[in-house]
Amino acid sequence: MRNRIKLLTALVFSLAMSVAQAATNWDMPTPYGDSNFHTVNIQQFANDVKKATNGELNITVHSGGSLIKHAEIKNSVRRGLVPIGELIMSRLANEDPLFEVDSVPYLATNYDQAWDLWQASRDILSEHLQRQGLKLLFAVPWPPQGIYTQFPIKTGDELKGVKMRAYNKSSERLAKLLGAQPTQVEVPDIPTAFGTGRVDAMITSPSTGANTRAWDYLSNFNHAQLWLPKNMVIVNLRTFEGLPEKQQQAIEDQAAIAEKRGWEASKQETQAKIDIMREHGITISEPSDAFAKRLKDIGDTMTQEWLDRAGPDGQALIKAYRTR
Ligand code: PCA
Repeated sequence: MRNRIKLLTALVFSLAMSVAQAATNWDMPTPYGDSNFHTVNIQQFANDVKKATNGELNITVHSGGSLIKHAEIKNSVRRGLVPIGELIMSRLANEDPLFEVDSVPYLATNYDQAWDLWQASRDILSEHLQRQGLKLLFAVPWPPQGIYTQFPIKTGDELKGVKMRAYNKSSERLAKLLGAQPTQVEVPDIPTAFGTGRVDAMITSPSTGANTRAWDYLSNFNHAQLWLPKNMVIVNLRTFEGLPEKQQQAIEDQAAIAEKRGWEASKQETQAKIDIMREHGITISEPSDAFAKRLKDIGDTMTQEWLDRAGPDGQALIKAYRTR
């Protein structure tokens, strides 16, 4: 009898163990570093999902492109190499120009406008991704984009021939229209790119400027507020649908919370990081009248180019945005 109880206890114990081991582990690559507010936000998302699923769904964030490089993240999630990942939306501009609507200069330059634009574009972008077996969980903007240089910008003429770091098609095109020479550089590679002289200016946010210690190789930040590009978190649809209903719901709930939290964090980030840069000696300025005019003209050109590329879907999206 004693032995049977022992055996039973052992059985129950091992059963409990195997249930515990049945926890699902997901790897989540992101191109951006640990201290970045997006990464802090998705780490919080991972913690919250774990809690909400009683430890049954465990997401491990791999930051700084350490697991998968930025260029590969989308396809890796699509192919199921990893179940979930984060990337900047405008990276998919080559697939469909609608993905770079958030990087059209001066279309949406503050958080309210960026939010309206996101509401106007969310469904169509989600549908596009769904057709590829991907589910768009949430999106969070970077602070407004500006230009970092080693000299003050007066009219913009100073930028001619300057090697300018870019990160998507829009930043590349803007650099070109300014007469600069664009080079795509991922965030983790920024310090090296400046250190080796591959670039000597960059387009990015106060956030990325401060995270990459812009003061080590730059002296001026022009807070031009060109656009607010978004990061998005996507999940492999088949993997997602293979989860128990309760876990799917937990992910959706936490995604909604993470989106809200991320937008708030981004707003806070703008001024906080501008202050940090100023403390480190970076001169912060707004575009002069001449430079503002130059940027506006470039913005008009790029808006027209985008509309031509995006066709009727693009027109409809802009209309939906404008009527909000
Ligand atoms: N940081 C990212 C995207 C936009 C931003 O502010 C980068 O510079 O690549």
